Amino acid sequence: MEQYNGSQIVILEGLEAVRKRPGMYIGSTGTRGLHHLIWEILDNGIDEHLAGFCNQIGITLQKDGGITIEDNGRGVPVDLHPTKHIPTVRVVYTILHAGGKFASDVYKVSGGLHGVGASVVNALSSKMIVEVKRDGKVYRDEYEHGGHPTIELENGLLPVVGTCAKSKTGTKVTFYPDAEIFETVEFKSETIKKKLQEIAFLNKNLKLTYKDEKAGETIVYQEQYGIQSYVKYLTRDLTPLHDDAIYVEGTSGDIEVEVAFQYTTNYSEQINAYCNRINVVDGGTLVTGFKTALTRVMNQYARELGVLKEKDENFDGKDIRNGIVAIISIKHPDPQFEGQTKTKLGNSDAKSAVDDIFYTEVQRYFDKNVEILKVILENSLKSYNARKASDKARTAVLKQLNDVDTKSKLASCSSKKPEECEVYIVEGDSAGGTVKTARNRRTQAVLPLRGKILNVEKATLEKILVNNEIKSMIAALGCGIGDEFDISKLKYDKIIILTDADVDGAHISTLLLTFFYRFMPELIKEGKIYRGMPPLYRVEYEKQGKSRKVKHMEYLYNDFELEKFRKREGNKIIALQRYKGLGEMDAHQLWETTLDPEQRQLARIEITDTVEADEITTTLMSSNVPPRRAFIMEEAQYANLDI
Ligand code: 28F
Repeated sequence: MEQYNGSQIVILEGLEAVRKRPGMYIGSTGTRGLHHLIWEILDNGIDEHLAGFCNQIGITLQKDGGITIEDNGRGVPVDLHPTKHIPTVRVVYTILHAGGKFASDVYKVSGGLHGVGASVVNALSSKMIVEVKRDGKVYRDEYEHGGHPTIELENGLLPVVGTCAKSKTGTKVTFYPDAEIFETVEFKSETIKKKLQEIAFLNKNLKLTYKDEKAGETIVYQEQYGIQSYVKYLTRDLTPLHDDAIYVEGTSGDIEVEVAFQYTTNYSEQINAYCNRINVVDGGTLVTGFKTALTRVMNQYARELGVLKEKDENFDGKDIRNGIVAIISIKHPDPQFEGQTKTKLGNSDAKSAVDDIFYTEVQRYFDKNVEILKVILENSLKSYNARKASDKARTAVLKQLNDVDTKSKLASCSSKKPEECEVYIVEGDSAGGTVKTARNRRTQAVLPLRGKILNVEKATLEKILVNNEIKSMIAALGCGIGDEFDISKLKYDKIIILTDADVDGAHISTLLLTFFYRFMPELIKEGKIYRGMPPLYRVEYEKQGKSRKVKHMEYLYNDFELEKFRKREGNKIIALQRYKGLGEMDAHQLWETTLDPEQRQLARIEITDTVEADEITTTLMSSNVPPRRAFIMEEAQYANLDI
């Protein structure tokens, strides 16, 4: 056939490359990729709208599985292409990256998959029909099996297939996604409707007519108020602080700026930004410009209206954005999309354009709508006061922590070198007393804890921070908690939890571990926390020496050791003492069994798996009593609690 000249072969090789690796061009061959074909063609119509030549786009799902997208723009040119020697329209639909205007500087787009071109859609379709209305004539080109033209050209031009009024112009594209390429070729009407609604919000007055020939459904999407309606749509299930969404617009040089926003009772902020109708998910300069101007203008009003007094500090940007839902939409002739996913705007002129226009225009609005301004300022003041109150509470707690330091029962050690110091956290005042007597005063500090400490899993942060036992512990360690935590300030190399070897003792140490796990997890990760292991039994027994029987003594740390001992020397036992608590040991015994670094046994607390640890603490601390008890009993038998 005549059209298969040299250049035609090159064209088909290009389209063949797309068919070989469709993922490279449209992301995937699943539902997402399938719908990407629609967005690609739709984008071309929207670009024609942005250029100011089209105000209607139709999208029709055909009964036979095809989809038709049609606009009333200028119509793709049908003249002979100067270098390719085929009609321009065929260049657009068969040459990879040929969409001249798409490759130009005007429509540089983000996200990587935009604007790959109509030829990619053709390459991945079993059939495509393009109809162009221009100059009172109707032209038609057709392609099959991934872009092979089936219409014979006449002197390099498309045949005229009909006539129409000269005023009627536009482009109509119908395509059938290739079932050999896609996992499914069924379009999802909900996905398409959602997209059309968003396009309608972002393109004020553009009329989008959706038709589903199978379902017999027609929907018209057209938004007279554009992003202002978008904001109202986003706040539809929230409680707004004022009825209308505020809308401002303006132009700075060749940058067009539109902003719409409304305040709600929510405590969060939602700001969606678009550049050239493309969602810049990671924001960038246009968002910075908006935030800067909003903060400046609201602080200015707060002073003028006396919402902030002379002695008050300025509102924080966060106070002012508390509860806001906003859409920023700009048109920029040369957008620079940055970041890994190209979803952040980098142009610095976009910042100053949004800042200038918003600052000026929003004042024009507020000067006429002072009641709304006051509602918003009151809302900022609430957030400001709450912030100040929580700052105060935090300082008070921190101050209390310092106060407690002097009152605390901590018996510190004389050395101030953290690397050689250790602190024993001991259950009960009486055991604490014995440890104080028995310890090495130079390197061993003792902090007795009275009774059970708070169950941090169930208590609120405020309750936790006023609990005396917790406070003295935080003060003693010196490294702070939560956000303020700083391990370099830790005063001890080892933190040793010492409780009785019974169920209550196990419970207390679990509560302590929960506290560390929740508020100072680094201490566990860094292996700073240990469990001291006092013996459970003391046995005296006789052994046959050279000439006579000799008395011996041994400490046993659990029932398993006792059983082993009984098997070995059972008949030689003279006395067996079971320690019910640390208090039953004298200072000397305590030193040699539990404190002396040369003889004692310590179990390092480790987190082997954070998820598992989370589950364990939750099980332990739940109010569900039977399983908790079971865990503590079991845990009490083993020396090493591997949480
Ligand atoms: C259904 C999807 O694709 N609409 C389009 C136009 C209009 C022009 C155009 C498109 C010219 C040089 C390529 C017309 N007149 N709807 C659409 N409408 N493409 S796509 O031009 C394509 C470029 O290389 C158009 C004057 N200039 C541009």
